[in-house]
Amino acid sequence: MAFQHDLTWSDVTPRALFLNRRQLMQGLGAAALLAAPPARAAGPYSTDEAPNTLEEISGYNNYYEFGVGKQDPAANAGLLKTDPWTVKVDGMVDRPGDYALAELIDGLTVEERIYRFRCVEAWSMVVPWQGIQLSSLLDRLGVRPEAKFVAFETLIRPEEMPMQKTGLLDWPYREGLRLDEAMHPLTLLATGLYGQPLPNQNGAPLRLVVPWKYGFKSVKAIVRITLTDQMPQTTWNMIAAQEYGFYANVNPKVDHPRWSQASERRIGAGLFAGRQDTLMFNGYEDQVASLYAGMDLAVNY
Ligand SMILES: Nc1nc2c(c(=O)[nH]1)N[C@H]1C(S)=C(S)[C@@H](COP(=O)(O)O)O[C@H]1N2
Ligand SMILES: [Mo]
Repeated sequence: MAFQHDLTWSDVTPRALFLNRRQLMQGLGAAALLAAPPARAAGPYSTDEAPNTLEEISGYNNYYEFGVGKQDPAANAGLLKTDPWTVKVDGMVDRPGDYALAELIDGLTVEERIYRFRCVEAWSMVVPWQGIQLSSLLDRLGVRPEAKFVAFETLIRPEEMPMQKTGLLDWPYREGLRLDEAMHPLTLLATGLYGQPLPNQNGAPLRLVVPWKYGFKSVKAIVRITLTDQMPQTTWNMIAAQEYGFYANVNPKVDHPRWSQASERRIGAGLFAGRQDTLMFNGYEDQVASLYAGMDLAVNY
């Protein structure tokens, strides 16, 4: 339909700048705010919330291969060589193989999706991603009927990912989705953000984005995609199963054992902005709740 379309980052970036709360607090943004164009109706997949700035999105990260501090990925991820890049596709799939990245995604539509992003640590951002729907790739690869899950692995390259020389995590970083979650149209394989290639610290050249789940499901620097009939082992679940479940759906009613998940801190909102309520399935309840019909979400956390 011509009158309803997804917002793109370029539609909302001026608004995001106008709405930058630090500018507003400094009294610089009020005139621009009044002059801002009316918000366009968001398409089914993009939020009309103001995106975080590129500096925020690429300056405050979790990427344990490069350190445990939020600034460590920005400082260290430049070490990673992302070209050439090969992705192994294996398991219950018609067209397995070792694909060069360009070949893997050649011809698939790159879409712009502005998604809320909620870390299990209770901070959040809004990110204007570019990427392909994972379903379009899986359709092309040919998922065999017996496959029930998709597993993902991050690159192992200790010379470029310094923390892989330590036993901090059981490398490689691993994640997985149930096949219906992987096929959901919201599930993205991101290749860029803000209209430019992904910064290394955000998971270049290819990372998963599952906006209704806690951020740790969104595995970075993917080099292997496996179709399987077994629920995959996943990194944080292997470390502390009672704290990090396989599903990891954002849920304000199911607290982490050590902190509440009822509210979150929006990165960049400023020192004086209050916390905001966390939304069921991170605000994607209408789209995804049916995937979990009949499941006890306190048990399947
Ligand atoms: N390979 C890998 N992927 C990862 C992580 C990681 O440490 N290693 N951290 C996860 C966590 S906990 C979060 S919150 C997000 C952070 O993504 P961002 O830095 O782009 O915001 O990446 C996820 N993907
Ligand atoms: Mo996270």
